[in-house]
Amino acid sequence: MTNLFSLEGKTALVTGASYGIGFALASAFANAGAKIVFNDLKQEFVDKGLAAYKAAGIPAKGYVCDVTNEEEVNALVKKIEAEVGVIDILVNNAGIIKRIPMVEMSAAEFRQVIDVDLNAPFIVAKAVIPSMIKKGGGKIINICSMMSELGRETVSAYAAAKGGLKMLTRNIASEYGACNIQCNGIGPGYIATPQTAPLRAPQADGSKHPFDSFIIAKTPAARWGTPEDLAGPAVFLASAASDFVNGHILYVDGGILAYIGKQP
Ligand code: NAP
Ligand code: GCO
Repeated sequence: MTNLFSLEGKTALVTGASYGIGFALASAFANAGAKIVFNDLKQEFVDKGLAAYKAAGIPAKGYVCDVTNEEEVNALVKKIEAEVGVIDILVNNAGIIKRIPMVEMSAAEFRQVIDVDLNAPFIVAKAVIPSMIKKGGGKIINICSMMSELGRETVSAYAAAKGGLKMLTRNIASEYGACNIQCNGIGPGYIATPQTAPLRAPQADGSKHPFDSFIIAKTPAARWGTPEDLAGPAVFLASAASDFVNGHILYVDGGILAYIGKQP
């Protein structure tokens, strides 16, 4: 049973994994035996990430690369193949959010979110798939969202991108399933990371942020998730245990999508 979840001998690229969800997923892969490669936008963040992996006893390799830049991504994938090995597991984790009411959002801001959260997973997946095919298979995990299913005020671009990412996931599964590539998504609920810090910051008077209380009331588990809550599902989707799971979005949300919400 244990062997089914082993990632021994596998190389995993987790994008934007200096901290937050990406770091937790990469750490879980390393504990399951994988070699870890990650990237971030700036050397400063890569260095912080390298120090964090080192402190956790994980021998990771980190590179500077903007996932929206196709040339940089292609060069990164070539470099990883030469220096570490063919990428067996890709996690499209890098992402941004802009919380702006739609009528106040510029088209440029909308495009930027789509670029990082939807176009980039296409660019990185496209770069790794040919070698996965040559090698006889691979695993791609796209980090989706509650917003792959639900809308809310201020996140039009993010919801459009994460909804699109769900369908890109299904399409990669459809197009390359016969090449033994499994492409699945993880849809995290509300997870405590720097991305959601503004939604949890205490008010000036020290009281809880109303969104903080809202999410706890909306979540049957009655708490925010942690990046580590996503580790088991990610190892499952990266390992042989999920070899006949394809095009699936695994929501890891403490039950949010099942629940109408606590009555006032
Ligand atoms: P985070 O704390 O903001 O971390 C995101 C990471 O992505 C950062 O390392 C960031 O780099 C990197 N990144 C952003 N743009 C990039 C680019 N163009 N090229 C390379 N790296 C880039 O976010 P998180 O909360 O860990 O979220 C990780 C993923 O999970 C995202 O896709 C997010 O949408 C998704 N997600 C989050 C939650 C949640 O509740 N937190 C829930 C569902 C889904 P810098 O260090 O340079 O900023
Ligand atoms: C927001 C949040 C969310 C989460 C996450 C939910 O403003 O509503 O940032 O979008 O980050 O993606 O699954």
